[in-house]
Amino acid sequence: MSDAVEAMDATFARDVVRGLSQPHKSIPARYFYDLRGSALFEQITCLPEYYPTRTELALLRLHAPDLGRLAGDSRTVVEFGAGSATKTPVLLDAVKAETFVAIDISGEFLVQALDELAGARPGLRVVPVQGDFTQPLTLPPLPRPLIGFFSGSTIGNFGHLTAVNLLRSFRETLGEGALLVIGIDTRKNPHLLEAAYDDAAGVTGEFNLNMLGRINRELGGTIPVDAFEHRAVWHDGYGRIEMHLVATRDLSFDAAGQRFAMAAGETIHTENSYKYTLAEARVMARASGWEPLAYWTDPEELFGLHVWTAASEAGQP
Ligand code: AVJ
Repeated sequence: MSDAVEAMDATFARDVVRGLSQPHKSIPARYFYDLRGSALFEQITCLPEYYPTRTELALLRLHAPDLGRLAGDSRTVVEFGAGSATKTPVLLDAVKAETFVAIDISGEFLVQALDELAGARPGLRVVPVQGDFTQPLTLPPLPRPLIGFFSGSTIGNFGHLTAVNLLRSFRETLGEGALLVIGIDTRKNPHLLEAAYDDAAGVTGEFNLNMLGRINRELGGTIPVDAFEHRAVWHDGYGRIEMHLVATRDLSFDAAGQRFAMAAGETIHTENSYKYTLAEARVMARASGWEPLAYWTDPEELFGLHVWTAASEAGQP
């Protein structure tokens, strides 16, 4: 096992023990994405109830000419996360990108994703940056200004304070004159949201339960996965969908060398997915050093595609 993998395991073990030791048990959503979890997420993006992926892709395609115009002479795209095989090429073509930088925590996943992308675009210079995009990063020398890309409403996985800190750190990483193209899911009818996060085919349930399977596989867990149920609930006060794993009976198990017990009905909170009105999204932009430039949505306002520009202090008395 490589040092990087062992370090990852230690972090996973520490975060699982910490999360399961809280009075309200939780596990960070980033641990959904092992190989099986990533494959299940791919399936989710194709579900009839899960509107975000197809709506964002349609918005990118529809507004490609606008994106090209807003980008002006910028030819460098910096994506936060390893990116999506379908969405990223649309933006790259829209702005006639010459350089593409992808920042991702998982080096292996990154190299694989970028190989495929570069293979189809011989003229494109592809720069993988292995790193944690929640922290400000120093990028290698690049043609500027930069165009940041943060798709899929991944921003929704962060609480408001963390989201603002993250967007500020993007502003710092990207520098003066930058644009940020960001997909943000909208607040909508809770029935649509609950269906999107609890689909009829049960794929999202499998995705959620895979978190327990992963703990059993990687951390010597003895979790009785069959004794848990998937639950998705809209929390209006927080403006977020929550995903939980509900214990259907009293149970106990080992994980990462510790013993845990749960009572029937107790839950493990595995994900928050925040939704934003247009006004809320704009406040978030301005609170984090960005100025809203353009906004597009579909006729049903299911999803929002925003373009922001790096704010400078110009004009301050
Ligand atoms: C990848 C975080 C944007 O919140 O919609 C999908 C993850 N969770 N179904 C989302 C997810 C359940 C997704 N994000």
